[in-house]
Amino acid sequence: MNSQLTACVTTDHIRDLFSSAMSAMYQAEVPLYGALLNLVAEVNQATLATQPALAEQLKVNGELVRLNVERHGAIRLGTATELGMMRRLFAVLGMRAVGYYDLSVAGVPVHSTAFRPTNPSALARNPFRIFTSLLRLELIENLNLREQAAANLAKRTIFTPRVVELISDFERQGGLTEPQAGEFVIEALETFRWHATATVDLATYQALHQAHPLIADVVCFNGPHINHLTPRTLDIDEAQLRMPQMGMVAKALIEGPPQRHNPILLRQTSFKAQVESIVFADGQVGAHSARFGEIEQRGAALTAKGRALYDALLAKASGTDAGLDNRAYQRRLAAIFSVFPDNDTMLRRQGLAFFHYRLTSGGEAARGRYVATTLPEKEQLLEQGLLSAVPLTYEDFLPVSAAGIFQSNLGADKLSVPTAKADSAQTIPFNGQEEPSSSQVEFEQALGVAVIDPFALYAEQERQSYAQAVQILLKA
Ligand code: OOG
Ligand code: NI
Repeated sequence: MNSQLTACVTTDHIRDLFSSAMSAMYQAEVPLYGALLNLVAEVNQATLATQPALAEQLKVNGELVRLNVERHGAIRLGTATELGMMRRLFAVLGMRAVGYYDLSVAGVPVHSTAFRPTNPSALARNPFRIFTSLLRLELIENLNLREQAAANLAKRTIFTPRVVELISDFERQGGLTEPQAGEFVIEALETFRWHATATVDLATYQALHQAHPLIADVVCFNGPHINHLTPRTLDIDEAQLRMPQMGMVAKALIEGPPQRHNPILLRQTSFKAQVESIVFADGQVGAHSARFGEIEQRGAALTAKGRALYDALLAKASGTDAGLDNRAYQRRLAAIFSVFPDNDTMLRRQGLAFFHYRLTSGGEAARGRYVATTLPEKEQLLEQGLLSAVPLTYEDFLPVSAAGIFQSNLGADKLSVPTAKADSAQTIPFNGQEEPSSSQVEFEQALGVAVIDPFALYAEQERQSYAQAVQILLKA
């Protein structure tokens, strides 16, 4: 047996170490994030106490244990080379690129993917996700500025030499040993650290900021500082209400679907980015804001059919939010979404959401009772109480929500500048059966691999859970 291999720790373990080191670093850098963690922990405890059905669902889905470590973050990269290397770095953490999000359609000059674990046991251990955006310099209209930005990005190295070596070790050995993993976490964290000094002079920063604040954020610093970390709350409306009491300037409206009895997809809100003092390359002192806090509430993963309905209803609601507070907006949204079944059985029968199937205790007792020809249909097994179906949790992101989060942290007035090319004017980012757009092809070239289709992941998880349950009912 290969002693090198047996000494390797799992990528789940390294991801766990990394996500808690990242969280500790961000708490030290942005104390309000620590306050947000406390707020969410309190709200979650209260919610679990008052909603036993939710507590039970989280328990059977194995999500109760992961709740305290569950968070996502975001970074913005400048070049194709950086994205390619970042893909290799995240592989060490057992995270792969899932989904493609074109945010240029919403006036944000980036396209993105989410690095995350993909298999159920890895998700159960720690579902750490990083929403990773690549700047699209071609959307800067001023040619001089575009060249200046490209030249500045070409000069920087955002990975330490040691982390690059360790990534190569990982690839060669098929894993890292415990000491290597510890070193990897320390070295990898360097890439995500905040820089209080800029690599350009104040005038250049201002010109880039004028073109788009996001361009300045990516181009003027020596690394893609982590710009937020997001704990998962079980009651986002309550958490949103309590944010101002903790001194946070909360975003006015919660992004995503409305409040429902049976949550779907993802609802998010944030507190505004803080203004931070920066020393520029010419010695001048100025300010930059990038780092914020965010919370999210996750619900059922929708099928392509469910997602199409969600997108259509959201489009109906768009533009109707002017001047509304969150409560009024939620009422309006809920009215528009009243045609979206708020009941797990209907979601399942209409093929709108993905489910995890398990045998009930009655099902366990019926072990080996059937042969293939006598096995009842899925609906019958459910009706007879032999089988149960629980919605799969959505593990991904939403492009319209992401654009809203970007905008609330950048100043909405600055966002009309770059617009998308015609070919990327799609509303659904996940291409499923469709041909990928040319911008997605470019993104994947930079990444070095094709992104994984999230719908395929949920569908496979559903299929496997059912096959496994039914297998037990069949005579061996
Ligand atoms: C990412 C904004 C999007 C989310 O959760 O959808 C986001 C960024 O600001 O870099 O965080
Ligand atoms: Ni986020």
